[in-house]
Amino acid sequence: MKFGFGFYCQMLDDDYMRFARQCGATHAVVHLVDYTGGRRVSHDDQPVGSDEGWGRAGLTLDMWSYDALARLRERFEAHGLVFEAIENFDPALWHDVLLDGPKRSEQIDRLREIIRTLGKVGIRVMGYNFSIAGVAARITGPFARGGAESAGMDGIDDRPIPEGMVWNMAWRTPTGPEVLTPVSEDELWERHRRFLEDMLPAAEEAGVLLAAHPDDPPVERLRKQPRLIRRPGDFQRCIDQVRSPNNRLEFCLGTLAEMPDAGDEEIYEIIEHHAAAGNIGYIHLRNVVDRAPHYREVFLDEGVLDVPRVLAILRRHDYNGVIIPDHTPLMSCPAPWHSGMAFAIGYLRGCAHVG
Ligand SMILES: [Mn+2]
Repeated sequence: MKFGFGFYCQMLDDDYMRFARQCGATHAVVHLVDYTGGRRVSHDDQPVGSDEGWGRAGLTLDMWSYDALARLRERFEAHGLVFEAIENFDPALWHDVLLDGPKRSEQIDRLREIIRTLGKVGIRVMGYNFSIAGVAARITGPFARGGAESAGMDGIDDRPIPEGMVWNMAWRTPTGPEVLTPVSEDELWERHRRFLEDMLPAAEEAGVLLAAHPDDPPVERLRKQPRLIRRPGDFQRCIDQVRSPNNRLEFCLGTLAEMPDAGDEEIYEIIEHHAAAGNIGYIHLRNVVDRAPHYREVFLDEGVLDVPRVLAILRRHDYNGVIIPDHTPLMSCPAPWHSGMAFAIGYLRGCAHVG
């Protein structure tokens, strides 16, 4: 089994790469979004930071260029890590694809160019989250074993999204009180189908998999907007949108386990089905208790998912993609994030040959 690390922007340095390899990770999944354009927003939806602070550590939208990605790949390789995937397009690059806005076709051209670049660099998967509201309504607290701090959710965020924002990011400073008009669920699926139809030929040619992350949290509406993949059957609906070997899932098992109408046994049937069908681009593995909109994230060995059973299913179907812990509880010590990740990867590697 291949286990990897998710690298956020501030982690793209030698120390983190060394640490990942020391934990036993062999692959890297990189989030470029955090510094290449979109800005996180505060609780009142105002962009955080000044324009000068937009690009972190001098890194800019050029991070999507061949030279920048090839350099990053070499750096990973120097540490014994394979640059497997990039996770999420920047809202600045594709807001009008999500919103069906006036720049849609020029943004699709840019996304195709990015996919071709990934192919040339040799990055196997592009993960994306076709979501207008993105991740929202998260809370944090001492929810995991021993009071370890982790994420959760307590009810739906129903505030409308200001113009200038998609996900929890601003792609331009909001100019007035206008908010995004709510769209129907069918309309969102239609936009996703058009996205796949436009992108998959380029992905096939480039040898890059497009992998869809489910909506986290998986609820019917968030911030008045519909959610795409929010029920167990929606993973298959996503695959059926456009048939292509490059149309895959960024299979987030934490989100699957949070789905309000996923039966306890059904979770394993869904995993088995998509593993057997070869629908998976790569896997996010984390554990939770309870269901959206009132779930809590916990350590891999204390939630509703039976992780050794999940790994046994994947092994039985010769799953050859990468598995990463998308996030873990923070542990009480001088390096809370590192120890959480070390525990997660160590646990996964220990389970990999059991069952
Ligand atoms: Mn995930």
